[in-house]
Amino acid sequence: MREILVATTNEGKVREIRAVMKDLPIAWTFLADLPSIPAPVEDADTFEANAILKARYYAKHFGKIVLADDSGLEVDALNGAPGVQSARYSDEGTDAANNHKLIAALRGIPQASRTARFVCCLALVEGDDVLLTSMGTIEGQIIDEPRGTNGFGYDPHFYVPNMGITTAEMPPEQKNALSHRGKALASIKGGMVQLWTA
Ligand code: ITT
Repeated sequence: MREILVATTNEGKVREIRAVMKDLPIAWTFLADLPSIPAPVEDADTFEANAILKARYYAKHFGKIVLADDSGLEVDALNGAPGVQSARYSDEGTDAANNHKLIAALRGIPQASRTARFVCCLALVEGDDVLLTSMGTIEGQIIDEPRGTNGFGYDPHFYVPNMGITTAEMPPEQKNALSHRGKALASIKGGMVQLWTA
């Protein structure tokens, strides 16, 4: 059976990727199953380039086919910030500190102008070769008061107007059906089936 290493240290991503990919005939390995190595410096300025950079780094080190995810939040009133810096937006880099900084940055901005989107780029890499990439987005608005306890990161502040709930209030299956990562995963899953069964 083909083996793929999912190269993320983010537990929230691991849960979502596992849930969507579980029915594929692939032996999934996660970084937590392997000896830990320093994380790569994610210094590219697009999500796609960072996903490829991350995947290549772990593919070379472990000699496995790697799936990597680079994702984040783009807030229109902040000119797209935190963007590719989403994980490291605050000095501490914790979810709580990142959310605190985000809400402070939006102080005084009316709700209608707090439009934002989550973006997810995935890259499947073997050695140096990029086998597949995919991207997904979900549109929403940033709200001051956190709502919900599911998900991770900025989810409690990411309100999806047409659902009337935040992504942290969505059950995991619903978030995976609608989210940036769910869409990117569905697309790359289709690509893998084509690549390996054609
Ligand atoms: P890896 O690089 O190990 O995968 P990371 O958390 O550092 O983990 P990123 O560099 O891609 O990953 O940063 C993504 C950040 O964007 C993440 O830490 C969250 O703060 C935010 N984010 C991404 N997807 C999210 C989601 O579905 N819900 C909430 N926040 C999300």
